[in-house]
Amino acid sequence: MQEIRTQLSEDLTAATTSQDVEAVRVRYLGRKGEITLLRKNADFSAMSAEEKKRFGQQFNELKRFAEQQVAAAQARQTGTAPAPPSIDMTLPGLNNHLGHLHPISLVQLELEEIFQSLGFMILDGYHVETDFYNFESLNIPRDHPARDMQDTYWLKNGLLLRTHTSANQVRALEHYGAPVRAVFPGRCFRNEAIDPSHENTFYQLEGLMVDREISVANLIAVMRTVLTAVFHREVTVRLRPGYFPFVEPGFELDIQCLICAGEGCSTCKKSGWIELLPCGLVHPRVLEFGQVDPDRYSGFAFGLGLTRLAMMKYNIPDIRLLNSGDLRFCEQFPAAV
Ligand code: FA5
Repeated sequence: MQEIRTQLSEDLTAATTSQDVEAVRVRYLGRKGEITLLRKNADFSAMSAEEKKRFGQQFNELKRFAEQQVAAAQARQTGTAPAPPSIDMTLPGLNNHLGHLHPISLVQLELEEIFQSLGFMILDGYHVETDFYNFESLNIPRDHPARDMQDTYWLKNGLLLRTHTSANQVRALEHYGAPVRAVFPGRCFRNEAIDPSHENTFYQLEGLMVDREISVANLIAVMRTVLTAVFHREVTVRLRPGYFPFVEPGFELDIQCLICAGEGCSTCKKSGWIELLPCGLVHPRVLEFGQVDPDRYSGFAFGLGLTRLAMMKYNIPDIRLLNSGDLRFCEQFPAAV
């Protein structure tokens, strides 16, 4: 039946006059036409009930198809129907290129998997945030100079585009309480002067772990485990003091340069270290804002620059390439979906 269907379509395509179409109709649907004979010659006595049913269905479908095709071809020849489009939109594409994930998504998914294996939840947050969750609950009151570090896009209704994924910290504490382990990957927005390492839209991955007796030792252990998994080799980390109102103590975490193994090269500007992420122990005020008792619980938090990590992992020299939508760039990361 499939062969008849294909042959019929070909014959109708080749038919250029209404006489041709009529000849095709007779060849397939006439009294001695191929389709008509198909039924007449069928040996129903040799078929099971199930086979008879299937034959009947397929035959009816074929006949209906043939009648419709012939009618359409006739209409075309007599000028009562438009010519079919020369492209058959129902055919599968010739090029089965499915595309692939963006380098930031690749790094994000890899990190999510690693954190999940350590018992962290993956949570989403809001791009449009309130002053409370983005600043106030993070111990950054209205008149605090720390607000100047993050040039903020304010909306007319008093909300803002979140400047960092830290805005999820108190939301998670309120919702889940303690103990809690979660990471929050996502987009952040700042009114930046754009240059090779600064965009106004970039990705961070925030981490939060709150439990009994969480210390800097836990922070270092988790960061080393994660970074070793990301870079597929043992990494050495160090902490330097850093200031963020929502952690105490606060740190900048550096990794020993993977290019020169700490000897000093142009990538690490001869220092042997690469600045990777800010982190620290969650400030007691933040725990209080999240309804968690700071006398019973402590925790650590970190804010990984996902965009910068992708740049380092894939050797991308200019951050602007990532949001450019330029296929010549995107197609260099062919990990399949
Ligand atoms: C913060 O945003 C803090 N919320 C991080 C934090 C979380 C500290 C938890 C302590 C505890 P900072 O502004 O430094 O910090 O940004 C963190 C990372 O985001 C930077 O290291 C950088 O990798 C990335 N980042 C910041 N601004 C930009 C930008 N304009 N373009 C690309 N990446 C950026």
